[in-house]
Amino acid sequence: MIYKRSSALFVEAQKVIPGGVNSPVRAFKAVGGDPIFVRKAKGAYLYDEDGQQLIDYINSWGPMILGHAHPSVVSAIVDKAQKGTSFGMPTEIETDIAKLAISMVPGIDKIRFVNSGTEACMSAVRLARGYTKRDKIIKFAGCYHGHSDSFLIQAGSGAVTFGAPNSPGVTEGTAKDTLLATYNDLENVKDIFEANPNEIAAVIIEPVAGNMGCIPPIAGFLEGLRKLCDDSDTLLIFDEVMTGFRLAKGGAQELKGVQADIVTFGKVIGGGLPVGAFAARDAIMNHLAPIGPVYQAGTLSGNPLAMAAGLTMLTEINNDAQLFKRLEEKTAYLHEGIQNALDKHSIVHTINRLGSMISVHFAKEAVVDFKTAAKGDNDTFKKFFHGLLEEGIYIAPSAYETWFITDALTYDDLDKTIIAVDKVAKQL
Ligand code: KE4
Repeated sequence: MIYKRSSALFVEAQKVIPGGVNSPVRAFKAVGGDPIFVRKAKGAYLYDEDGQQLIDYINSWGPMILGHAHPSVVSAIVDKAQKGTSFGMPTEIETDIAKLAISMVPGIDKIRFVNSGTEACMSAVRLARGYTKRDKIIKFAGCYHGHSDSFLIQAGSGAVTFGAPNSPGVTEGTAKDTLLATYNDLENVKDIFEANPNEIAAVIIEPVAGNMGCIPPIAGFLEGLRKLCDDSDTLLIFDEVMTGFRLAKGGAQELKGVQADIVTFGKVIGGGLPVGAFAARDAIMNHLAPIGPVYQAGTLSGNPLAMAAGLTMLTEINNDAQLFKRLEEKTAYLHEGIQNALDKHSIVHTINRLGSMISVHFAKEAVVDFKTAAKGDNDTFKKFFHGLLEEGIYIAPSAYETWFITDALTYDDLDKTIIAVDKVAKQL
């Protein structure tokens, strides 16, 4: 593979954008080398600025679950753009996508649209604090809920990739209200509740973690959190920015049969345009301005163009009864192929998978939380990443991320990927 033009563009970008990127995880800091610049994408394939085709396992970190430049999504955006892109006034399409999302997701009566997953999670925490009149929240080490101050305490994703879990700029005052728990450790959460009686506004969690690699909840964990929250009048917030509309129509709530009090969304719900959202039952959502005291706002929230992309995406998903079965089968096929290839070359590894989320960890023991995820061998991961890239396979440039399977992937693409893994494993 050659990266002449990507590297030249990276030099230019770094002159005017910090690190040459608008989001740190894109900068390849965790794997080394220059990031690849994309010229265009279609279906399961990226075409980089050196004219090379790559099979894409990031899919914009989740949104492109049906593949890049999906025809109906593109035409919905084009049609809408010709009627004006933003008014700062209510439009009918916002009601349409709200009704559809509410019909797909269990236990929500109302939804508010924002512009990113960060904004959705930040607003959900403010709403929970306003509703309960309490200050403290519990988050889990390795979970990432966006870059709002309250969350940059042992966050996952890019924040942990840099090994600087607590970001400068987050004040002591803010940090003291964020209590840190261990994922999949119910006893630890119970201890935190006991140490902070009646002080905890919310527990926020990725119901299936995706920002320390993919880490599913162990049996009973989510149910246990639900009970702890009920017993303390604490709200349970499911951050489904990654899992929403990806693990099932109704996301992790449907798949795991556990009902959160507030659910946040991003990625898929925007169909590739900037959309986040948070939703809950009436009793909670009616606390939001303009009908309630909790303030939250946004110039481009509910933007008609983004709503057109999101509504088309959700409609496609809602109407395709076989989508999640196909995604599950393709991911299982890939899982088995990768496992066999790595085993054949005696590469110590463990693979975590749930639905269309999968991650490869070069670790001996099971990866069930941030600590065990951090035991993965990063040097091996770097070689794995670049080896696959050389074979035209683009996976997340960090061991703390998840691969996102898109329905546009064919079994031929999966076979090519498995063959590439075999070739790379031989060199590891
Ligand atoms: P955004 O603000 O990046 O739209 O969403 C933040 C967020 C919230 N919750 C979860 C579970 C998330 O995974 C994310 C964002 N995910 C990362 C990738 N793991 C976004 C990639 C990036 O930071 O560029």
